[in-house]
Amino acid sequence: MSFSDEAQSDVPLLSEKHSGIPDFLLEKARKAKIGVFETRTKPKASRNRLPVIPHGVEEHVFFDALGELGTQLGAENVERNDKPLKDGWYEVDPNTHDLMAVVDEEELVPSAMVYPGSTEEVQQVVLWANKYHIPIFPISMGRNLGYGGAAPRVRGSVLVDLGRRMNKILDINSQDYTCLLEPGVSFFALHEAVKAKGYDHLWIDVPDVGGGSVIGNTVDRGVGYTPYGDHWACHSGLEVVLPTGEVIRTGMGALPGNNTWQTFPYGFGPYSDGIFSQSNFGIVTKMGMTLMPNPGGYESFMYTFQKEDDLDQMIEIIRPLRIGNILENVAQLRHVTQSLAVSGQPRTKFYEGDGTIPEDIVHKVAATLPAGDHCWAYYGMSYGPPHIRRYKLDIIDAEFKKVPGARRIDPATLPEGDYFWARDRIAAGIPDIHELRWVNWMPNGAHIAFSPVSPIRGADAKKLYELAKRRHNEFGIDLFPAFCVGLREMHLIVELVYDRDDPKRRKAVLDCLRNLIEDAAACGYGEYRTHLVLMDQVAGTYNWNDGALLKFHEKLKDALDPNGIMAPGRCGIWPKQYRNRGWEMTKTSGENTQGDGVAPTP
Ligand code: EUG
Repeated sequence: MSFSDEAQSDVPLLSEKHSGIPDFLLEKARKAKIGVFETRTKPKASRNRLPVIPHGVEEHVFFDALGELGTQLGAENVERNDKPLKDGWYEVDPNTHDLMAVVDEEELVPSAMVYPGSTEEVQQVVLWANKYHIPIFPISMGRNLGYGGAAPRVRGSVLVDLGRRMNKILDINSQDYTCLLEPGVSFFALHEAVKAKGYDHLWIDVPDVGGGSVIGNTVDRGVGYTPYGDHWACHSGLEVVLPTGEVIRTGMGALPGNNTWQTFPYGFGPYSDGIFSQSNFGIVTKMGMTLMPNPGGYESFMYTFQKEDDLDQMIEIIRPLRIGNILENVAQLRHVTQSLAVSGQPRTKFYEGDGTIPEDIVHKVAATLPAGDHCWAYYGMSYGPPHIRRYKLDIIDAEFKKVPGARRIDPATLPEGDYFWARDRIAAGIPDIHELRWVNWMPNGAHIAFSPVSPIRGADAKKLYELAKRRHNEFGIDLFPAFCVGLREMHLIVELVYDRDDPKRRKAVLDCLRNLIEDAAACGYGEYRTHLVLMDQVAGTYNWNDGALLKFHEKLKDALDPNGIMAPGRCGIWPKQYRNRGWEMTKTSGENTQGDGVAPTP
């Protein structure tokens, strides 16, 4: 195996780069990287569709406009996307395309990347975009992997990479348990800063992999695994640059001299924060986030369940415990195929055939894992001092063991590097990267998620699981479901893993997803979040009363963004200049992401 330059370069540290890894994860990241490059056969990138120019703008006008922006931001902060597309990997991630491309990687590419250094410079970029009618697409750090990464929805948009120069932690308030952040602050960075200040009484909440932006994850309504796992619910206060260039501060931030921006999220009057999450109505340049008090102790636990059919009973047991806060965190209930994949071994290690990996092989291998064979594994955490934990853990044990064959796995029997300990750290607000391992299930491994929401009910879990299984079998895709249990609902996360260098497998995954979304909607289920190429379809399923909600979003879009420059198409919201021109991606779009041009603004 000959390694590329990328494979040989070291992993960037947080001390060197805003998107880098903390020291304590360096060895783990080095190992993860070896896994990625060992399973990579994709050739080093070339380019065959240059130059990339925004729709409706003449080439020379565009290049002159970029030159003009360079005089404002500094020429070094305006970069054309005209070099070979390099995939890198999670820790050296591209802002030139979707690292997890599910359509031709040249489809979702920006024409240029720009790096504003302040809210004022973001305003300048927005005013510039309005002057030339150039679509822009903001990212915080671009690690929304599985949902589009850094890629823009409209090919040729100018990517506004906020994180590279706007990555300050503006405040950590150790008395109010809050912080105020810029878009380039990762969960890694926030964790390290809290630690460096010696604030042992403060915890943060982290998602499965900690390299993403806190703002980016929160405005996309991402999830973590402490009791503060609903990130959007835990934020307080935004600063937003509107599509016409004005800046607003939401909630108490609108009151000059306030000291409550990060403690009271609502302020006075309409609560406007909602329209800046999963939208294209503004660029969030600052966000407040609440921090959790150190609960004074914690203890992870793991239970395994033997039969596929146990799902129904398990979920019925989980619901009252979760709503009653005996189960305190966003826990994961994961399927056995994932237990195999998260070992980091490629699928070919276990099975060389086509189609989904046979269940008897899965169980034979699972029997060799430290936790033993199972069909489902529940990872949870109990918080507080020992006597408080004991009270809750005893109830959980009695309830879970009502399922025949349920086993509590003694953590003392699990080796140091076991996935269990990564879940343990994550549920204690310590970021990790262990989760990256299952991406190596396939060569050139990429992933894209099907993420429907359901109540915490056995019947719903079963219906969604069976629906997913049926379609995965039809398309020959191994099934990796995980139920993430919120307070009154579950996000079922099904990650479809594929070889991104194999057009046939990309198509199978995309076709499978389109069917999954359709099947789920027919049963009344909708996704909580989705990939760029699926946004039109998912938005289209939220169509009660003749699509009244989408019409409302379009009305807001037209009022807030008359020139239609801000992230056109994001979350299924198209500016009027793009409507009725075939931009929406549907079951028949194939690899094409583009419609028939853009109407001039009157
Ligand atoms: C995961 C979790 C998510 C998501 C995508 C991936 C993790 C998979 C809870 O939200 O949206 C193991």
